[in-house]
Amino acid sequence: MLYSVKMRSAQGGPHEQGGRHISGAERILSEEKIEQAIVAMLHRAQKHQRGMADFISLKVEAVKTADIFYRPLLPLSSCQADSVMTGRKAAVEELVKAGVSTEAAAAGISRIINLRDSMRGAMLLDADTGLRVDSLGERGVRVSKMDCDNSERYEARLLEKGLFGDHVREALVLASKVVSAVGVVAELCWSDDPEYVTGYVASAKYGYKRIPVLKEYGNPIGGRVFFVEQGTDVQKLITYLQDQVVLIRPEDK
Ligand code: WAQ
Ligand code: MG
Repeated sequence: MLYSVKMRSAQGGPHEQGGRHISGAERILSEEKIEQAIVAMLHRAQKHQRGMADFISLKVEAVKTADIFYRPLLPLSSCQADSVMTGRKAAVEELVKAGVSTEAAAAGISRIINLRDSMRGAMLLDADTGLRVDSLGERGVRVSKMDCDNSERYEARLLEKGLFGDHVREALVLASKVVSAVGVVAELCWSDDPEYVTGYVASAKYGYKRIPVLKEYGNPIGGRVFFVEQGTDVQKLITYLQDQVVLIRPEDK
């Protein structure tokens, strides 16, 4: 039996009462790994770069094997960029390559830059017009119920590329789920952790493109934008992103 384990933490009360989002995490694990994961999540929430949480929610739910979707791990590669400006330029180029309009790509970047504070979830934007298509306001769409299929194998794959740590580990799984959704053209992301400036653009066509710098060091604003094809059933998409259990599998070499 597998379990979905989720954590979200906030400062100034629960998210739904206006608390400021501090951190979150989602895993799918077998029973014997739950305890360790919960302790790790708790520690993360308690001492986070973004500040001290005074609300921490941990949720454990059984997952029915029949409900699991398996999706491929996106191939990973990196862009060149040595400044915020060149990084954002690279992001626009990658988004346009993936099928997002220049206007929408620019809108995605400025939407993240102009956030008053980081959101818990992502904004869904129309890939042509750049207009927001979800109505979830400052909460956004929180992608959940995903993990890699085999942690040891996954981490070994990342290590082969010289990559390790929670940020990339979680982001690559999340992006692999997001771009597997019907209607998603591409994703843009950078972290809200002040010390983590690397971000990415992901698409089913071109995979996960790391961009070394997308914001200034010390900046606590980050975010995610999912660019959505026109005519997409947005409610169905949100349900897939939030509720569909997805395990990500590296493709055999
Ligand atoms: N679903 C939707 N949006 C989310 C989720 C989620 N599960 N988790 C985070 N976000 C949004 C939310 O607005 C956060 O403020 C923002 O994304 C950034 O989240 O080296 O660490 O967890 O290749 O801070 C990317 C680069 C790291 C990794 C991204 O994001 C690499 C990162 P963070
Ligand atoms: Mg963060």
